[in-house]
Amino acid sequence: MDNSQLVTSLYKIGAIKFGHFTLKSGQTSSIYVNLRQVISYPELLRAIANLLWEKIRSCRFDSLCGVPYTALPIATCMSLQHSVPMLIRRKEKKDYGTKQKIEGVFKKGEHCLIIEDVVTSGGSIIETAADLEEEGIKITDAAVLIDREQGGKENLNQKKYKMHAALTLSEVLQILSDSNLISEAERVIINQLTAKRTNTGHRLPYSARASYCKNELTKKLFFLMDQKKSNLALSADVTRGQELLDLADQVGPEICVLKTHIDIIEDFTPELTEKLQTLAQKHQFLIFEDRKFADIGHTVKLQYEGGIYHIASWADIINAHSLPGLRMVAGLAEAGLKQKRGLLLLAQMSSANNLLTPEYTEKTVAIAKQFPEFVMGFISQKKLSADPQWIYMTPGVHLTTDGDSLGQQYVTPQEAILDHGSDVIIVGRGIVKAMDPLAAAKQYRTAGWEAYETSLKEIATTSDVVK
Ligand code: 5BU
Repeated sequence: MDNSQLVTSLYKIGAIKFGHFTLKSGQTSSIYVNLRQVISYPELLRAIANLLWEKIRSCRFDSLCGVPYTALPIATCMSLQHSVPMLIRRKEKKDYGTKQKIEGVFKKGEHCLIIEDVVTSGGSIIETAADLEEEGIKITDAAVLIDREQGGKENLNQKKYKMHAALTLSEVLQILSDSNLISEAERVIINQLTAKRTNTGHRLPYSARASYCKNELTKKLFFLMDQKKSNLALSADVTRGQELLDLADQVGPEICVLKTHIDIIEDFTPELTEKLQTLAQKHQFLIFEDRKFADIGHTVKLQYEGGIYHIASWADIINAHSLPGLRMVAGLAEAGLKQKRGLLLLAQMSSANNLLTPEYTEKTVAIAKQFPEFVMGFISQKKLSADPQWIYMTPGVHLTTDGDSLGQQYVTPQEAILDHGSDVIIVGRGIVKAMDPLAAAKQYRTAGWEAYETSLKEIATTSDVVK
């Protein structure tokens, strides 16, 4: 049985379904993969075992360990067909008898191959590997039937485990779409999912994106966002130093980035940026000076390092218009790289009738590619490339989308993150001018984070527990 026959067989027995599924978390998903019923179809189980065996032929292992429950019969089938011993990892430790976590006979130093049915983040494989390694067993590879392409491979790579997947979710969708089995309604669902994936690429979790970043600060920011569960940047557009510090201290726990316009502060002293750095340490956020550099390389370097603001000495992140071209970025990089800073290029703006055309946006992305060590990503209204190393920060975000009298145009957090594939929402007046800025920041943070979590869930499996 080849991949295509397997996928269509899985569809026929109802192991892959399309529709509207509500998950335990309250989110919804339009595909549901349930491989548990495969045990009722021995031919199919054998086909899965054979496909996985083909994938791991060149790996070195002395035993197999299936992740309970769905992968247990698959591992058993491989074990029987190829006479390879099996190990089983208990999910809970027995509170009587041997208290062993790992059942089966093994020697320290022997290699075990982990088998899993569907991989999302790779968490179950990592947990299984940890228990096996605790017993002195070596883990280097895992065989997987379907990779949901949501960061599992990257997370496993970080732990030095190699994942061998028989199928990706994209392949499953393609095979079904090419078949004549599906209904019109199902075709619509598949097309929508595929379009979403090609427009903005499928979404990887922030922490998985970190492994693609060549700029160290982006890596740090992705981890920070995951740990803090925040994709909110506060645009702290106030005009007095103390006001800025009070706001940063109050809202600091809710945000991943604090954006400043240091040149609108009326009473600026260098002490202000020192205190801001202390608050950034205290609350774990990065400082982004929204300076929008736009001059020749030599001048922007002087503006970045010198003057009265010494921006390079305190701002983790800066931004620049790409208008002056490549060498301007080189000028900023000369000053910024030695301090481990990062640059966001302005690829799109939120203001009405701005002059940043699609061609300009495309050329901006091309400039970024020349400086991956310094450029973190873009200020944009949406995700611009399938390359996971770039971060996208979107200004012009408000819960009510009325805009202002000077050309600002707003989108909601859901539109920015979910529909446009952006990573960070930048909110100014929505928080700063609220009656209670902290309460407003919490509201934006929740909206932004929930939109991100929803964007990760495009397919449900049994582990999501469908209502
Ligand atoms: P608001 O109060 O949320 O509208 O503030 C938006 C902030 O983002 C403000 O500091 C602008 O200078 C900044 N901004 C923007 O609004 N639109 C853009 O395209 C860019 C920056 Br670039």
